[in-house]
Order: sequence, then C-alpha cells, then structure tokens
Amino acid sequence: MSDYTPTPADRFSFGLWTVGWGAQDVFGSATRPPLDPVEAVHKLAELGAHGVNFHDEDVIPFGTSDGERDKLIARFKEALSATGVVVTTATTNLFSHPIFKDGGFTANDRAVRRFAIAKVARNLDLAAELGAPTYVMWGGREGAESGASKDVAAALDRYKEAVDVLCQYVREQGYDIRFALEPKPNEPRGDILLPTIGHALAFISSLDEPDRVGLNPEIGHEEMAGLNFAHGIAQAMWHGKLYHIDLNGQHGPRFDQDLRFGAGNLRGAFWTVDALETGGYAGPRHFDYKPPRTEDIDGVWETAKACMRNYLILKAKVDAFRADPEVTEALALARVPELSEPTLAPGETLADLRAESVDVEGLARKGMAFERLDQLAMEHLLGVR
Ligand SMILES: [Mn+2]
Repeated sequence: MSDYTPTPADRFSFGLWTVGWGAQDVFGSATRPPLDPVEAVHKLAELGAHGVNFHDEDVIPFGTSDGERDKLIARFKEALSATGVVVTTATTNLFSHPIFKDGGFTANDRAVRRFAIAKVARNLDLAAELGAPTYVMWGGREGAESGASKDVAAALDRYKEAVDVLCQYVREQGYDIRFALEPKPNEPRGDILLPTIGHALAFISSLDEPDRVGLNPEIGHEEMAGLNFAHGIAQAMWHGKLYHIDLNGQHGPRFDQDLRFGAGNLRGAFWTVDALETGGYAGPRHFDYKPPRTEDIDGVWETAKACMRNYLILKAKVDAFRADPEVTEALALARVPELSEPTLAPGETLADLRAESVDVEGLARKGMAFERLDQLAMEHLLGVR
C-alpha cells in the first residue's frame, strides 16, 4: 500500500514560477517575498520532485548584464547538480515587460516581434545547455481586446513565421529540442490567439516543421473555455502531439484560478490521470499552478506536496477502477470495447453496408448502461470501493 510519497521515478516537475510566485494579483501586491530559484530547486528535490522548468526571467531578471547572467546560471546549475533535479522544459517570458503589451510574435509593431524572436533564441541556447528536451511557448499576450486592432490572419502569418524561424534555428544548431504550444482562451488578453487544443493542433499543421511542434495543454486553460480536458489530451495523444502537460485545478469557466492539482474539478482530475496513465503519455507530470495569495512559504510547500500526493492518490484510484472486474463487466455492457472494432469488416464495401437490414426500433430501444459505469468510477473516486 503506497503512502503516496513521491520519488523522482514518478517524474513530477514544477515551474520555478509556481512555488516562486510572490502572489501579486490584479487587485493587490505580493504577499510573499521573492524565492531564490536555488532554494526552490533544493526544496522541490527534498519533496521528491524530479524536474523543474523555468522562464528565462525566473532565473535571469530582465535587463541583467552579461557578467551577472553567467553568475546566475552557474549558481542554478550548481543547485541542479547538487540535487539531481533535471530541467524538463524551458520557456520565454514574452508577457511581463511593457514592451510585450501587444504580444511578442504577433505584436503589430515589427520591432517588438524582432526583439521577441531574438529573446527566445537566446534562451533556447540556455535550454540546450541545461538539457531541456521541450521548449514551451505560451503566447499569453498574443491577442486583442477589440476587433479592428488585430488582423487575425496576418497575426497567424507572423506566429507561423516566428515558430518556423525558431524551428530552423534549433535544427541548424543541432539542439535536441521540440516545441510545445500552450493554448489559453483569454487572460491576460481579452481574446488570445490559439485559444484551445483544437486551434493549436490545426495551426501546427501549417508549420514548416510540424513534427518538431506539439502541445503543452493546461487543465485550467481548457476548463476556462468550458472544455473537457481529458478529451482534449486524448485527442492530442491521438495526433501524437502531447509533448508536455500542465496540471492544476480550476472551477469551471471563470478567471484563471491556477489551483493546486486535484482542487477545483476533482472528477476532471480523475479522468485526466486516467487519460494520461492509460493513453501512454511518457513525459513529465508537470504542475503549473499558483499557491493562493493567503499562503506563506510553509503554505506554498504544502501546495507543492499536495499536487504530487493528489496525483498519486488519483493514480491509485484509476488503477483500482481499471482493475475492478465489475468495471470490466460494465464496460462490456456499455459496449465500450465494441467501439475499437472498425465499422466496416475487412473486404466489406459501402454497398454491403447499405444492403444490410437494420433493426432500427430494437437498437433505438436498447439503453447504453453508461450510468452504472460512471457510478462505479464515482465510487472508486469517493473511496467506497
Ligand atoms: Mn501553463
């Protein structure tokens, strides 16, 4: 029986910006002092995490001189080698500085777009140096608040241009890095480009190197759009595009709550773990959340522990659900295995299918027995089975 204590073998990872968030929000200033990234790495290692992720500015504040930059990187690398923590992804902050008020890759101002691409390229060098296999692109400022201010088709042309240029750079440098786009419907912009998993998947097919680009979907972002996250990542996996994942908690369509994993939509979290564990996802289990503003640093570490613990508890629940003989029986009654059977038999033609006589009334009368199946899942989740 597991006591739900994480180890690096569980491959849990955290963004430095999660536990390091000072908790400033739209209405109030920070409630916590800055957290040294080195301290974050040591503490996360102690709690059983496997990896960390960073924006360039989580380690190197905007405007840092080259000499100071080298020192900060050296300190960070020391913490990694002292703890065995690995860098699983890196990303670029193209949203905090006022220069990015209208976006980075899709800013109307061409000089801003040029600066944004150069900023990403510089941090790609660091990502390669630190061995990050995945580079996340969250375009939180790529969007608009009003209709005429953004030519969406031109913005998508520029988005594609930026990703194509950076793919080419990575290839030419020989870096072993893939990109993962992170969709979000809104916040901080009124409407963000590539708002959902589906939009981003379609965009990837337009790129010069589509095989180098996949997704980093986030629970809260899809749920803000009222979408089913487990279905979204299942489709991303079906396309071979689930390169990374951001796990957190959200209560339906409202502001981006970034709760710890398992909080908010608990049933959604159960099916998310089920989709990842049964769907063959092999990447890190990454948490992208914000410890609430009410918490001091002890509360922050409670949330970090809870993210991992909740994942392990839900994994045990999912494993028990999938191993339950009554569930196997209920799946069969619900004809779930039958969906894996092709609709036409080998060699059969559409003409054969059309010639078949169908018991329309009989099929229409027959219930699907889905509620029994779902109640079994509920009872596993509630801990009574
Ligand atoms: Mn995220």
